[in-house]
Order: sequence, then C-alpha cells, then structure tokens
Amino acid sequence: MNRIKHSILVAVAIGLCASCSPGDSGLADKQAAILTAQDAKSFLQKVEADIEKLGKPASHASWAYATNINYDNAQVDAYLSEQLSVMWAKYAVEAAKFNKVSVDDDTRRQLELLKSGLEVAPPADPAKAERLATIGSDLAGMYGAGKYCRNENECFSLTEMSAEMAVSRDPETMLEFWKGWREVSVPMKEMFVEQVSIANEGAVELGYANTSELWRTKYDMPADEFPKELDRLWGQVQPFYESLHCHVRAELSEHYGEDVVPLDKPIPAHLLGNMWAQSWGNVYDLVKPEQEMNVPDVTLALAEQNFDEIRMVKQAESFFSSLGFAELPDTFWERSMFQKPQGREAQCHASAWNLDEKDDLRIKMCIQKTGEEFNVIHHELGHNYYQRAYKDLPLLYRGSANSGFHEAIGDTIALSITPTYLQQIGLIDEIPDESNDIGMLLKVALDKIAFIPFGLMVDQWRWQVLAGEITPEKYNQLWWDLRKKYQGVASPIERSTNAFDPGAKYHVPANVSYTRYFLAHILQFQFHQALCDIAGSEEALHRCSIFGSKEAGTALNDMLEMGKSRPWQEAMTTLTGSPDMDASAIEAYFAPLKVWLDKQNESRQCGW
Ligand code: X8Z
Ligand code: ZN
Repeated sequence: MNRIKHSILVAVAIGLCASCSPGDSGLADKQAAILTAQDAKSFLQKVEADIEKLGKPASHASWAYATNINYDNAQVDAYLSEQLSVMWAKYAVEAAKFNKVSVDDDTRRQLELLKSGLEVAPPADPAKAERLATIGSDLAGMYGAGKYCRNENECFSLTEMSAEMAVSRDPETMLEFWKGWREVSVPMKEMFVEQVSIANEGAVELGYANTSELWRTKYDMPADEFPKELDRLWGQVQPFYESLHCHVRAELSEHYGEDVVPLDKPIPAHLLGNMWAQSWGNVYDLVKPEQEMNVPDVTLALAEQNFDEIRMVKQAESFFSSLGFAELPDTFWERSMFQKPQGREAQCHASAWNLDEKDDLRIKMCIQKTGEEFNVIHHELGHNYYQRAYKDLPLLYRGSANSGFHEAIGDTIALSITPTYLQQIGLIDEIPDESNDIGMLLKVALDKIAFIPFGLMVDQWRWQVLAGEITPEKYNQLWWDLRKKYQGVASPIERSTNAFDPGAKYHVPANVSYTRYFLAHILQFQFHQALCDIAGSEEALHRCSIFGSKEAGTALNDMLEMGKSRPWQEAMTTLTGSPDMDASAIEAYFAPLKVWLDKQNESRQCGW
C-alpha cells in the first residue's frame, strides 16, 4: 500500500512493529461496554505516535528503493512496509471497539479513517502479511526496472519508448514498442493474482466484503453510491468525448489509411502518441484545424531558452510563489531526483513525497525537456504544496479531501499556463489572438478530455477484479472490453492468452487506485473556474491565468490546509461555494471547441 508513498500516504503508510503485541494499546483487557471517549482519544494518540515512528524509516526505505532498485533495497522496503501495514491493520481492528462508544465527531472521523486507511490490507497470519509485502515490492521493482529488448544488445526503457511513441508517425515502430512494453507485465500476472487473494483475506478481517469495497468506502458516502456518482460525472462528459473521438479517428484514418484506422471501429491503441492511449496531445499535428493556428510549442520554447531540468522545476515553483506559497526548502533541491540516475535502476514514474511529514519535500522524476513534462512538474509540486499545507494536522487527517483532490491541485495550476503566462515568463514572444483559440483548446482537450474515460475504466476493471467477480483467465479480456466500452480504443493485435496488459500500467503493479485521476480531471476545471473568479479574471475560462493572484493563492491554501479533516464536500464548498463535483466547468472551458468539433463531424459517422 505504501506505493501511494509516491506522496500521499508516506506517513500514513502502514505496518506492525515486531514488538507490538495485541495488548499494546491496553484495549485488549477492556470490555467495549466500559470504554470511554477519553479511551478513544488516548488510543488515537498512541496510534499516531506508533505509526509516525515506524512511518519515517518506512518512507526512507521506500525512497531508497524507488530511486535505486536493487535486491537489498527491495528487502528493506518490503520488511518495513510489512511492519507498517500490519501495525495499521491491527489498529484498524482495534478501532472497531469504539463503534458503540459515544465520542465527539472529530474522534469518530479519525477512527473511521483509521479503519478504511489501508489500500491493501495484510491478514493477521504473519506469513501471509510477509508474502503480501514481498509481492508488492517485487511488482514495483519489475515495473521500475522493466525493459524491452529488441535483441541482445538493444534494450529500451519505458522512458525511451514513451519518448519515441510521442513523436513517431511510423506504425511499425509504435507497434513494436507497444508490444514490447507489454512483455514486461506477463510475469506479473501470477503474483498479482496471489496479491488479490491475500489482500481480500485482509479486507475481510477488517470487516469489508473485499478490497473493492475497501477502496470505494473512502469517499464520505456509501461504497455502493460512489460508482453511481462516477457514472453521473462521466455522463456529463461523454458526448463531448465522443465528438473528440470521432474527429481524431477521422483524421488518423486520413493520415494512416482506412485499413490501419477503420472508420467504424475503435482506434488502434498504438497510434495515439502515448503508451497507454491515455492522453493524446502528442498527435495534435495530425488532427489540428486546417486553418493555420498559432499554438505555443512549449517543448520548442524550452529548448530555445536552454531550459534544463532544474530550471523547469524552478519555473514551476515560481508559479506557486506568485500565489503566496513559501519557497521549497533547500533540502528539496538537494534530495529530489530530477533525472534518471546513471548506472542503476530507478522508478521513473513521477511522484512527490514528504519524507518526514515536516518539510522534507521531494519529487522523483526522470524529467524530459518537453511541454508535457513541464505540466507533470506542476502536477508533482501540487502534491508537495498540499502535503506541506496539512502537515500540522493529526496524522489521520494528513491527506487530501478525497483522492482526486491531491491529483487535481498541480493540474489546476497548470491550466494557468496560458499563452499570456508563457509570454509573461519570456517563453514566447507574442500572445496569439483569439482566432487561434480552437487550436489551443483542441490541444488541451486531447490531453485532458481524452484522458477521462481511461481514468474511469482502470478501476472499473480493478473493482471487478478485486471483488473476485471475474477469474484470472478473463482479466485481460475484461481490460480490453472496458477499453472499448469507455475509450473506443482497441488492441492493435490479438492478445495472447498469457498477456496481462493492465500490469503494463504503473498503478496496477503499484496498487495505486486510479479513480483519483478521473476525479482530478473533473475537479481541476472546477477549481480553475473558482480561482479565476476569485482572481477577478474577466477573460474566457480557457484564457484565464491566476499567475500572481495572492487572493487565489489564499483561497486555494484555505482548502489545502483542511487536509481530510472534514468530508470532501466541505472542502469543495470552501473553494467553489458548492459541495458537488460537476463537469459544467468543463463545458464552459471548452464551449467553442465543442461547436467546432460538431461542425467537423457533421458528415461523419461517429461511434464504434
Ligand atoms: O501517475 C500520475 C502522476 C503521478 S501521481 C504522474 N498520473 C497518472 C498517470 O500517469 O497515469 C498523472 C495523470 C494520470
Ligand atoms: Zn499525482
């Protein structure tokens, strides 16, 4: 579970100390009937102290492993993550003893957060808990060190293949890398199946039907209501997505030929400029309007201005500073990993950490000097500023209002990287006038709107898997059924029976829930809209940048500081004035593009 270590649950990670016996908190001897509200408070204090104590070395071990994947670091990471998760599970069980004790709201909320805090719950059987931790570490290592070898002498990392797929227009090369990367996940499947089975035993011991239910209980509403909430949000975006899909498919078909991209079928997944076909901004050139559009090329601008990795991060930091957030500490610059280290394996998937729950903030990335990665840097720093804002709350409140909030903050800021902002910081010379907006909006939609059904389908798959609703032989088939249903994309080739394509996406072997990104892609537009209002912007939503607005910064910080101390609906209200997640800000942002897309699609047959 500590795989959320990439930031969020670093301290809220998990585990048991070998010296902790079941009676350690002193509760074992007391009958529930005589437990008091004061007992509950003392219990939470002990939980906090013990988890903090073990969480710190566990975080450092995780960092050491993620930035240096080798056998020894895997052992230490697995051991400490096991200790922590077993400790958490033990306290989660104990928390239930207060179910009938009358306690104040704040205590009740912390007890509930303790019960549902794990992502992967270890069973009480020590051998099973150990096995669960080992599988977790091993899967992470397999993904992080994964490579595709064309032959004995020519191997490619995921970073290298992703960079090529972003710019390649050669279907053969794209298919080779697409297939190649999916060889890495074949050997993961057996371990994943075992992990699901052990984790479900642990979930049952905590009182949940299975891990799927555990994952769906974390949203301040009944677990069975939450999927309906997601369906509602998806329903709001779906017509727009289908217009975008229709246009992109038609243009790709024009470029590659109807035999490669048939006009009545899902789009082959290797042609969309991204290893997982999850965001499509890299094919902008193939689908852009015929009319010449001046859309800033940030990748080019970064190269022209000689930006290196550190300068990209400094530039992103300065945006947060302009809102009134304090600068990042010196240790951030000393201890972060900005580039792939030489001579050792590392987990390149970007992440943001707070190692000591104070100010030991860091990011871990293998930064590519592209506009896409400039956005990812803002995304990661959003995590760091959130972590810093809630660091003084009680341990169980140190996290985002709901998982989507953590993922949305940096993206919200990145929505303010408008042409006006780029000109202000000297990355471009002139601000394109409004006649170029369709180009800019199309580029953003290719990244953000195309992502939304992917953000949804990953956990539609996982919830079924984690609930034991489908058998391992059907895992891959279900994955592609959902890819088709939600995204309208298809595997370019028949998948072999041993393929485990979900394992080729970081969050599956890392056990990080994915609904967070679906939510974030809705929330970031709501946050952007609210902040633009607060900043007093009179521009159209897509031209608004909150750069330099201390008012917007203060309003954002007010929400971040709440951590998860209140239901997310309250955090939402604090910033936006409304308790609901809602996609109408997306409609407002992209309004001109929707009109344009519908016109392009007039004589086209859409759907798949
Ligand atoms: O995993 C991430 C971040 C780290 S929290 C880089 N993202 C998702 C992904 O890469 O699949 C950001 C967007 C979606
Ligand atoms: Zn993130």
